Amino acid sequence: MNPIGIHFGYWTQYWSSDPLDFVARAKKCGFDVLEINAPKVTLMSNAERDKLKTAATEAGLTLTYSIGMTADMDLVSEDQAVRKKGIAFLQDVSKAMKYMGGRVMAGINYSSWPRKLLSGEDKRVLTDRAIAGVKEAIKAAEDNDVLFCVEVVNRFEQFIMNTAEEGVAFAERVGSPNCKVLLDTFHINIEEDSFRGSILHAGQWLGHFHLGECNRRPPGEGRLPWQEIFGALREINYQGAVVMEPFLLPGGDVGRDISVYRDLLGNGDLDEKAKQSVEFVRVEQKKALG
Ligand SMILES: [Mn+2]
Repeated sequence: MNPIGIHFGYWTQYWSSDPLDFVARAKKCGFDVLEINAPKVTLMSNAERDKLKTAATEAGLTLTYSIGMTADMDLVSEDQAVRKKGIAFLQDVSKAMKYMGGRVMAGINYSSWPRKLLSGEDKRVLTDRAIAGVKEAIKAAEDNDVLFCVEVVNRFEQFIMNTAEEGVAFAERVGSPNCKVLLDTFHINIEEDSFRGSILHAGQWLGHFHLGECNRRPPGEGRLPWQEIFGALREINYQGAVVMEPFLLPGGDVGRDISVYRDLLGNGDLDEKAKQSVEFVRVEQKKALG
């Protein structure tokens, strides 16, 4: 069965939080994978990286690396200096991941996030720029054995790719064995005609997978068709991780960027909810095996 993970942002309101703070909690809740902030790791000293790597290994956790690029390094910018900064950043991420023994890079690694298509901008022109930038950046991913997974997100967060079809078309144009597609059920629910259809369309292009309920509560606390989703992952023989991204806490830059405008936790306990969600996902996975 696919290893189950969680995005560290579940536990914090700040993207800059130290990933080390979440290793023990992820293990305690029963996860196999912890998705951490890639930019944070690129800024760490090797001593800090060693500490994190050791903690994760001892906890039996695989780390995956999430990115939400900022506007000052947007690969679709008209400004060449900004695009260059983005490419250099992504190459640094691949190098830092190699040091960590990391394999999966996830998120918005082809433009900035959140980012609307502004008036006067042409999606085709900006997509061409994104592809040119990724083609350059992905060389470091190839050299460092990193899977460069481009995340398909909903229209309110990005415009380059909102469907699996657009994600696969993008990856095809990048044309690297290290370029894969990342689908996320929260976004699929908003954009796609069918959960199964979108997952089947991604097929062998699928390199990583995010689990999100319609309400961004932990899986099991919403109304997504988990049997259809896990059944489709099985149909395409997806072997990667399934990483949940629940967000319950308003405030901070996490609350701002995820658009959490009310307290979704209430009297609940974050660790208890995460633990229950892992159990829920395991049961659903087993059921889908038939
Ligand atoms: Mn996601």
